[in-house]
Amino acid sequence: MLKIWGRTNSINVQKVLWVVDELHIPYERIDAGLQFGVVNEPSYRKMNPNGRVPTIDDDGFVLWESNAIVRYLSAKHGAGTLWPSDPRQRADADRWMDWASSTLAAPITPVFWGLIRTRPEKRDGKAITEGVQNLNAAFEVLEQSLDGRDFVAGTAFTMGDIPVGVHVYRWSALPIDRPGLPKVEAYYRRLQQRAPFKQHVMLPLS
Ligand SMILES: N[C@@H](CCC(=O)N[C@@H](CS)C(=O)NCC(=O)O)C(=O)O
Repeated sequence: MLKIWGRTNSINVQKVLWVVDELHIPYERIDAGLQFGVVNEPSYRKMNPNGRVPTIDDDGFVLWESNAIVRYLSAKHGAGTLWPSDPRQRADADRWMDWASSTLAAPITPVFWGLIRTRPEKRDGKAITEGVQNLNAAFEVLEQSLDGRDFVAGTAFTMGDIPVGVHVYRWSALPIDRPGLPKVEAYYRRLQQRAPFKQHVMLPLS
């Protein structure tokens, strides 16, 4: 059975839990990271020398990097759905996965860590403010791109929505000022119609 290492409050682990439930793949999850440790054990480092989560073991095939895992499981179990058959539509979905990592992950990190995992007196206000500005600017790009599209790569839900969707939830749940972005808000409501998104992603921030 597919094994997944990672704590459930990790944004990158949430991508993997979301994709496995979209594709109805049976799995076993092992808590790892932060308070659970495990990631520095030699046996874990042998699988994932970065000492980060998530890592999967699919019948002897070990893989780390959450977006690579989402792509692999989508290709294996979701050909024609999460993994679009048309190369152009697949590239479109793929592009949004890279965009989430290159453009959303960097600014959300100081905001999330500052506001959720740091005591008020220890917060770096400047880093939080800059992060919020950059994050809001990035979401303006998503707003424009969702014009005429229900999901990031078109009319259907694909693997591209997973890395973007986990950030949409965090951005919406963080106690920050956000511009009104009606298309992003409608997209967020569309994602909430998916049970795995509600179950694995829409958790209290911790
Ligand atoms: N690019 C990697 C990032 C992995 C990563 O930084 N994971 C974080 C959790 S979101 C982590 O392992 N933090 C340390 C820990 O939990 O011990 C991926 O997408 O898988």
